[in-house]
Amino acid sequence: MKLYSAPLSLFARKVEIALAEKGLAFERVMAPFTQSEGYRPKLPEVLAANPKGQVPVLEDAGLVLFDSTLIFEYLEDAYPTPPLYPAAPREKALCRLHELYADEIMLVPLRALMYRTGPRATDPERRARMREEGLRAEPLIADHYGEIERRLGDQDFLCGSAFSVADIAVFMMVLYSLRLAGPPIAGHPRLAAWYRRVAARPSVVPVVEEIAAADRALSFPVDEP
Ligand SMILES: N[C@@H](CCC(=O)N[C@@H](CS)C(=O)NCC(=O)O)C(=O)O
Repeated sequence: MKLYSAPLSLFARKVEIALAEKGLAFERVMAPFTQSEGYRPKLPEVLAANPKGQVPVLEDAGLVLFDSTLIFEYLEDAYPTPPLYPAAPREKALCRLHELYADEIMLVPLRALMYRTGPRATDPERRARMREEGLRAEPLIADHYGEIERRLGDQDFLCGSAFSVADIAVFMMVLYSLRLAGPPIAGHPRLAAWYRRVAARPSVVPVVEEIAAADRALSFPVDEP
């Protein structure tokens, strides 16, 4: 199996966690990334596999897939043990919804914080606008923390007692919010306990360490307004 990933790609890192959870060995190819240029130059293999030119891309015995959610679904069908989705249709559908909530809803305000590890805008007006947008996004992110706190209830994980794709996706959003000086999670005790639980998993520890190392190598010091 071959995975095209990138040092600070939260979507590709989702797939790395799932592969490790399932005990699947894979060769990893890192796509170039800099804070100034983004994902440039694009790897020819990624461009050939994905019309969007995005990572992750997974190759498995001649099958080539892109999109982290679709890759999760394939991995679950092809390598069902250990499962990363609940078995019952209703719980499985809700779990997919939690993953989508992270990838498509939580991500929206998070994007407004991403300038904080990039090169400083030289135009003062542009820099002020980015800072304002970041500040406006923070309460929205905190609202999402509250929603996750509510969804967790008394459960260990988002979809019940077992770790799932939803935990992977939401964890990546919270990790990125924290590394971008987003709102703290301390005021949300269930979320904070869940975050520590997920961060301690053997599949997650190296990913968090590698992202921190990538920040040291590639990112600018966090521009806190
Ligand atoms: N929905 C896609 C999103 C993938 C995505 O946004 N990948 C980013 C890195 S995290 C990328 O490759 N961006 C480069 C670009 O859009 O040019 C997924 O779940 O895999």
